[in-house]
Amino acid sequence: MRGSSKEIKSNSRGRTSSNKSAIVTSALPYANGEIHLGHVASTYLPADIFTRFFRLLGREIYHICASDDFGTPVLIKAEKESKTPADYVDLWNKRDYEDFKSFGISFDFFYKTSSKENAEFVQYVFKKLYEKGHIYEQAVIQFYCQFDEKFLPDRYVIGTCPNCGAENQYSDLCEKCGRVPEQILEPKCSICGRPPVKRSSKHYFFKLSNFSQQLKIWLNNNENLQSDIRNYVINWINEGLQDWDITRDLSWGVPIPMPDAKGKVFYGWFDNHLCYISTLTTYLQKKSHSTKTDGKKYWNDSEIYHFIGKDIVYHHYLFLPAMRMGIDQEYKLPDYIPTRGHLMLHNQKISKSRSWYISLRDFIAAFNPDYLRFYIASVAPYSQADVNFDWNAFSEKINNELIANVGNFINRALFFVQKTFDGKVPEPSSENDVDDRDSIKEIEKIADEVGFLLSENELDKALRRILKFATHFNQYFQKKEPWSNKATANTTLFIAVNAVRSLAIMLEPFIPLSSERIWSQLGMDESGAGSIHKQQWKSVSQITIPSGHILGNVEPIFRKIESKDIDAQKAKLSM
Ligand code: B3M
Ligand code: ZN
Repeated sequence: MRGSSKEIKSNSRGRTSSNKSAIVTSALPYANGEIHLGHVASTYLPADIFTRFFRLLGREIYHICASDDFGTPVLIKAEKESKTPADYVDLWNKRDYEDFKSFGISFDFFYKTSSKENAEFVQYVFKKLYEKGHIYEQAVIQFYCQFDEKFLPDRYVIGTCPNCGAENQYSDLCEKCGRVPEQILEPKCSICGRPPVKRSSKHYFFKLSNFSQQLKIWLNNNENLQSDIRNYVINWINEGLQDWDITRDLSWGVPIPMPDAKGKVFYGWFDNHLCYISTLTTYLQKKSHSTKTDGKKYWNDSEIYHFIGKDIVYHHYLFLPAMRMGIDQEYKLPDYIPTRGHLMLHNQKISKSRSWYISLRDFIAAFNPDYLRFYIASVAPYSQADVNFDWNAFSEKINNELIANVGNFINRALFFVQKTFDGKVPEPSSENDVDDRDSIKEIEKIADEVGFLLSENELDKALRRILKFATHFNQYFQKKEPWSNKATANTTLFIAVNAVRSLAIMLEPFIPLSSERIWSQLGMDESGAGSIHKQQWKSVSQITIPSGHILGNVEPIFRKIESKDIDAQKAKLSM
């Protein structure tokens, strides 16, 4: 009955067949607003499912994230609420972390780009790039408000978009047409509303264009990158890369470490992705209680995964690798950049300003967080295709797939053992019929099949395969009718309980809170098997619950979603 563990180990890893440690990063949320469903669908949930799976494989893996504290969007909001930027980002840093935690996102460390460690690392990287000739200085004409006595970068200037004529747009992005205006019309200071003047300021530029060839070679050779993205990024390179102005005339940011750069800080996209590295190092040093722990060695010996949404492809496929190339790859380039599309809400673009979004916090206040994890995981493919969140589809999927299929099988099997066998797993007979043998085979092959899909980041396909497993066992149970076939009931229930165990472990990356409940109903907590989160993936294909094992307290795992719950949510969106 037992699967050969050796075989399973090599097969279920798919492409990532190494034993290396792995570092997973999720794009850093700006510290200026609530985490909403769009954020979790493209980035945090896929990264968490993947990380949890790797932990079950027994691989050493760390999921690292931080709040993105700098940049004008953060600063403007802090000023509007009359808070210092440091206090303001602190607030969001804590709150975002809490939200992620209640959604079951299991970061190993969540830090901040405004940390002292990050500032030091950013300045170190800048100096190195400067020494190597990848930075140059140039005077640029900037908007300046004489009333506020401030330079006005990016969002500090609003005006009319020269491309589409929309009024009240930021100088760095028109939200109407999505383009970056070259020269905003009728500019106004966003603080006082007065028209700004133009002044010259010395800025530093990163020579992105130096890296065109090297980037192309890397993109072409890295087979782990999604090919459609690789192709359009190469097209961007062929069209010619622009050097990046990495300076902002602001006080909030990492100071530029040059003698004549007072009042200047780095552009947020210069420092934020470096925070992946500085945060890992900080984490490892905290964990080992030693500032000598070498983050660089760990980074370079690991597989690197940067999970992102498709709107920040440019930064992660060009800017980030070019900066690492510029310091001679002292820190290695990413091995994987899993990139996913946007989440639409009832087929419309999510928009905070139009209140067309659902915050993670509100969602969790109304529903089991695992319902959202299950829904998103099953609709979001490993591609840039946009996915849709729809309240009706959500409730149908939860009721019909999670509850009527998975929940139903688990509850039927465990409840039957409780009622008929006093909660004790019965002794199987030595004779298996064809259905028993099929079912054992299904258990024996499932770890490899689902494991392969998960290691390839095909999370939705992996979940579908798990659902097929549950369907198989529902049919098995139904066909064997243990309530009327006394002679075979023992074997049926013995196999079914073990299938529940396989399900609990396989579902852990997807619905970790519910998996804990299944685990405790199986009586595994008391049996010395350890936490569900610490099980071994290969054991999914093993029959390890012995006869005589005592189940825990059995009750329904999930609660059905009623149509009135959905109506209430739709009313909130004023639908
Ligand atoms: N803070 C969020 C975004 O543009 C931005 C990501 C930084 S990742 C280094 O979606
Ligand atoms: Zn002003």
